[in-house]
Amino acid sequence: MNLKGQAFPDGFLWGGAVAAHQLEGGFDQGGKGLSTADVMTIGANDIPRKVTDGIDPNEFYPNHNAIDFYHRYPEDIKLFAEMGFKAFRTSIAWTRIFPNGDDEQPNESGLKFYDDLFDECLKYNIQPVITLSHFEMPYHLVQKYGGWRSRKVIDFFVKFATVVFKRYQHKVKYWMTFNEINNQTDFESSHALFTDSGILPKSNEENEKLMYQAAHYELVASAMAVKIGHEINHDFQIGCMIAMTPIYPLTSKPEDVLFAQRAMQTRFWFADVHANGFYPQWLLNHFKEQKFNLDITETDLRYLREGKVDYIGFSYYMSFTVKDTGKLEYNESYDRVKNPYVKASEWGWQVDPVGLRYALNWFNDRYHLPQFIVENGLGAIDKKTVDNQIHDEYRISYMNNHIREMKKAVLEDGVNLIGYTPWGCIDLVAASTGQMSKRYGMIYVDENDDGTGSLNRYRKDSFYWFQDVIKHNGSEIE
Ligand code: P53
Repeated sequence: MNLKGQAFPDGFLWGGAVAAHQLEGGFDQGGKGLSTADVMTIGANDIPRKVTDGIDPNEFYPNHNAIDFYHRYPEDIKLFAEMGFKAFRTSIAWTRIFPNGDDEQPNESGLKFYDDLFDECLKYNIQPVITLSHFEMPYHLVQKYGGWRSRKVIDFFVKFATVVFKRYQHKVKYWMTFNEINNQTDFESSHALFTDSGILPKSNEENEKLMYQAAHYELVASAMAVKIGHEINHDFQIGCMIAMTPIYPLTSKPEDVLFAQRAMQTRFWFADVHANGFYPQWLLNHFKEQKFNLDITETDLRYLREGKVDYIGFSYYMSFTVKDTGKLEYNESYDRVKNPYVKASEWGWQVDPVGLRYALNWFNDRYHLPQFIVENGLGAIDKKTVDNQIHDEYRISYMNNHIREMKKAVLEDGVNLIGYTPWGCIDLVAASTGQMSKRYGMIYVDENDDGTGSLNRYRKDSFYWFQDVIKHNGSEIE
């Protein structure tokens, strides 16, 4: 098929994506409470961020002020409008609405902030696309209940979801419950359990079991929220959010292929529960074999069946590769190998545009649901010239290659794709490292890793390039 000259379907949601804690700043303003993101220090490529017990005045916390979107959002949204955005994905900071998480009443000034923010988007016909929980939760819930290890947190989350669904029902149509809920598959890594679930494992605890229990509570909370959301407004589209990293076998050796299949099952069963409304049998067998004795009730299972998601939201950055390890259990922290056919980014992420087409088809075959690419992009070091230009042709090339594969999936393979919101459309604090220097944006923010800088915004070359892509509804991509 000749791709050039063919546009994406009418109404395709071109836009950009961010998360509250990575750009807002204002961490203690408007009555906001402390979140898990507020107790994470800065790290670097090979230096993990520290999680401190409350705030240590001797540490630097990059999310506290981030890029000050809290005060500058009118200027930033104006730039998004100039680029032609139809959608803007952000999250609601739970702690702006319920500063402690278990408060009786929501915080009005937090609610007001998002009213104003969404109005500002709607002024330019930009649809807000909202994640309820994006890598943060009230720190008080971590201290008092141990985060998502506690069933009680389901009620707090559902209350939060209900309040914001009601409040913004005429402003927001597209929602997602938990950001990259499946990142905790890598439960041995330093922060996956903390960022996804607010859990700091104790030394004698079994991380795998903790992960499955927390994920179960989150899936139940998500299903309850989906059900309530639909009751509040029938038009709501409520999706899940999955970190999609296809996992390939290193060779065609049957054992490699079987192991890659199990790795995919292990990383994506979360989407099975969200979309199908029940657990896959292989996983129930695994729980039994491991004697996990998880707290899963009949009522929970009923909620899962009644709260299936409307669409698959997912992020796509890279693919993984595995080879036979002699056992069938996939351990994400140890079992990945290098793919000889793809190159990695400066942060070691294996860049693979073709994998995006594969992923879109894989999800389509498995769930037959609409899909929404809610993150994609290249974290890179940008240089600003003396005359304030940023020539980020590597980012343009990354995006162009991914959009091309996305276009094939939509136009040739018939995948039902709602939209594409590349990550960090404006430079922001990286989730894994806390760095500003790992930049994704099409808008440059003059800020260094230590928080210094003018915070001025500059259009990168990719800004003009993406503006053109949107203007022609993708028809120029070939
Ligand atoms: P940063 C790991 C693997 C794939 C996506 O990541 C991930 C992560 C966790 O870092 O996170 C998503 O900023 C996430 C965003 C995050 C973005 O990808 O570490 O949803 O919050 O910023 C990019 O380079």
